[in-house]
Amino acid sequence: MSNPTLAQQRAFFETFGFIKLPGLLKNEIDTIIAEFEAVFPDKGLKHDGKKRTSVIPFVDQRPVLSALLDHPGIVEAVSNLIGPDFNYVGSDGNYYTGDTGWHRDSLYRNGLYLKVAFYLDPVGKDTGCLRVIPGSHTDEGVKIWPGAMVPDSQHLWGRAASEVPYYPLENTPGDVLIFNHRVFHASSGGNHQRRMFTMNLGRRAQAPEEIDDLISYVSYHMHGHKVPSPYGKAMVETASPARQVHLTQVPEFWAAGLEHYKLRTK
Ligand SMILES: O=C(O)CCC(=O)C(=O)O
Repeated sequence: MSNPTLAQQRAFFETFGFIKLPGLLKNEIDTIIAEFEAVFPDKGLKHDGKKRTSVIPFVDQRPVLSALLDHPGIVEAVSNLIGPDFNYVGSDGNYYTGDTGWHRDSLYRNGLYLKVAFYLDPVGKDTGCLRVIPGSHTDEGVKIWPGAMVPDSQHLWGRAASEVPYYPLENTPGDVLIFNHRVFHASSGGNHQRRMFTMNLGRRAQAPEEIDDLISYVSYHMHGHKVPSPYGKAMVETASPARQVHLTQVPEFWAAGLEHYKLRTK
């Protein structure tokens, strides 16, 4: 992808389910890494390399990280894919340990959700970069390989998870990846302190079916993670009017999401 136009970027995303924005944050990546590192001790967490350490929500913990929601390059790319009034629907920050199995992040039919991912270490195809299966987000892809979690590649195709064909999103810190939640993704060969964080964003819900999906999203991905309020203090207190556009629908459907959560977990 050499200097694609916005229309080409959107067509690529719609066809394959992901885009990469090389070097978008290269000028600010040192500050971002320092901010990332500061969150974990603030939360009393120390990664021991034995299992994943994560903080949810993540960018909400620091004004500088919250401001990624205002970054002109990110706003332009995301607005191009899902409209300028997109919703911010949570984030996570992680030290990963080892491999991540094949999964989708969510599988809504009406709502359109994507993840913006920031890998903070150089990662290659066998050293923990994100592996994606192009096209697996489409309705056809979902029909061929259904389900959101832990698909059994051995049963389906007689192949181990590591032998499933994929496209490697190799990464230099400062690159930004965006992928549709419905795309199957995994990673393999990473070390025991692979640093990455993400922001989840969704198309503004308008039709009743999209609102149902948003309520379900808030139920599973926010109340399900015991997130205490729609957004963190830093995110809300530093929000410009432009950012506030992305922060309205989750509070609006927060209570409905909680009801949904209570019904499905009682
Ligand atoms: O980098 C990884 O190991 C996996 C990341 C991932 O699955 C995700 O953010 O949804």
